[in-house]
Amino acid sequence: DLHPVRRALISVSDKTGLVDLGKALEGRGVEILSTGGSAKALRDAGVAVKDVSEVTKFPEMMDGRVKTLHPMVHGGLLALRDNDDHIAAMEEHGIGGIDLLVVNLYPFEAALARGADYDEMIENIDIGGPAMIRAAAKNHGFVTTIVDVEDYDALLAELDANDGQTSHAFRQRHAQIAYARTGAYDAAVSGWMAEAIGEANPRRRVVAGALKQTMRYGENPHQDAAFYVDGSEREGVATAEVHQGKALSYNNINDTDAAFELVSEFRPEDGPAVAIIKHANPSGVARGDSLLDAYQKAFDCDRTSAFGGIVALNQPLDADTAKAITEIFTEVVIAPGASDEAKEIFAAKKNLRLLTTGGLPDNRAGGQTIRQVAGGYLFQNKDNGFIGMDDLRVVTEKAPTDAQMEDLLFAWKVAKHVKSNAIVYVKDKATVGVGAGQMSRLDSALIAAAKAQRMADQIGLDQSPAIGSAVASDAFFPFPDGLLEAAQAGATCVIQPGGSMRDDEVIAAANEAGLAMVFTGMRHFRH
Ligand code: 93A
Repeated sequence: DLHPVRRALISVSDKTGLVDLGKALEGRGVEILSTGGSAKALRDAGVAVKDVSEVTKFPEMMDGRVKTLHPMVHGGLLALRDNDDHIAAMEEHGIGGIDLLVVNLYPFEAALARGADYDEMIENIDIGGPAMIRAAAKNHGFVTTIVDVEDYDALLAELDANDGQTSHAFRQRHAQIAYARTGAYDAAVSGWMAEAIGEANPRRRVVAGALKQTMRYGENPHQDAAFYVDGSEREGVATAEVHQGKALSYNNINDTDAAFELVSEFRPEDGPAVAIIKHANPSGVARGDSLLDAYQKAFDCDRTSAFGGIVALNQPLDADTAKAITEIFTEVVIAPGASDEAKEIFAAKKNLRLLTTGGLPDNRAGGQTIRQVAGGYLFQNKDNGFIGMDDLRVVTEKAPTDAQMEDLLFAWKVAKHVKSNAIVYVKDKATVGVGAGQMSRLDSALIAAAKAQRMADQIGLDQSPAIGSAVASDAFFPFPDGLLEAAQAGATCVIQPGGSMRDDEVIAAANEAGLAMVFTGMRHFRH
């Protein structure tokens, strides 16, 4: 799969490193073709080059708009070197193969950044460069494509390691980089034009992915919105089959995603689990002896908030659970599957949407998340961190019992999916109080405790279910106050990352309050 580099075409706007590259290629016996400015820079430095215009027998024309757009160039880039017809065509027309393409594009993004006017932006749209890059990258079976000054050294190292040849793996990797570049380039062009003409329709804006659905509106009725799928085929709201009900709204999609991602922390083989979501946070999550049992426990955690919620199940929906769900207004139910009987029960509820996914997504799989900020994007690896029993460190005099340990790990999994600051009280594998999205951890602890008290009132318990509970905190307690509030509410064991400057104080407070506490060493912020 090695292919020799005998003939290169160099056409670069950014001339950084050009002369060194030219000399290095010349030194390795590579014939160099080049366009106007690039050829001049090389020639001035004493590197032998042939002008592309000499090969095409056409001068560069129309202010350079037409210089490499010619069969002598594109035939040389695209010809399959192991195809008799292609070889015959090359011979017939005197087309020489091009083994290496080095291009960087007209600096469109730089022109955009300096606020160039419309005509200047238009002139900075490179046509010949992307055409050559796409051609060479398509033919990566034979041709090497380099689009970034940063990759010159890697190219020379590759040539040296392979006696003047490049490997298929190298050409393929750089073909992928090449398409990333032309994709981003055209996205920049389209994004600039969208701004220039005031294009408001999101389906006409560039987003990496395929348009799946346009919504009647976005997060609010005055916002337009669209839903794109990224092709990853991850089980969830993007790929689910919708069995009934009106189209999902922007907020439905967001909440359904949060619900299914949360419930997928509980693998089907560990038994039934249910999560009920409101505004992307769980109102209740529970495991149970049956799906119905899990649903009722999740519902009981916060009956008030569950109204109009989104329900996610880690196992196929059965008739009993379907019946219980229809007893209150529910927006969406998402599950790996649904029995025919369950579907029939839902059919009577015209506004209830049922989505089946065929399975649970892999909760430990990697991936990326993207968030927009004004003027940019935040890009990160997905939080697929996992904490098991062996990762925990007991830091208090008391160690948790096995039953407490089970509740602690359950609470930890839920807390990962609660907006920070997250405090989650759990008893018998069900949440009994969730404090979400507060600016202080203490407030989240107080809210979670207040919700536990309300749960007692709602379902007629004689005391707060937080008494004797396990509590999880998504990040460390910076001070003992949040922890003491949890103890005050009745928690008897704690799971948290640890790592605060005041861990000693927090551990001392836990010991004094008679708590058992474990550190995970991992944080699950979610903002
Ligand atoms: O105006 S173009 O779209 N027409 C072309 O045929 C063409 N071929 C290469 N721009 C074209 N290029 C671009 O010229 C390259 O992508 C590169 O950015 C630039 C190099 O020009 P020079 O070597 O004259 O400095």
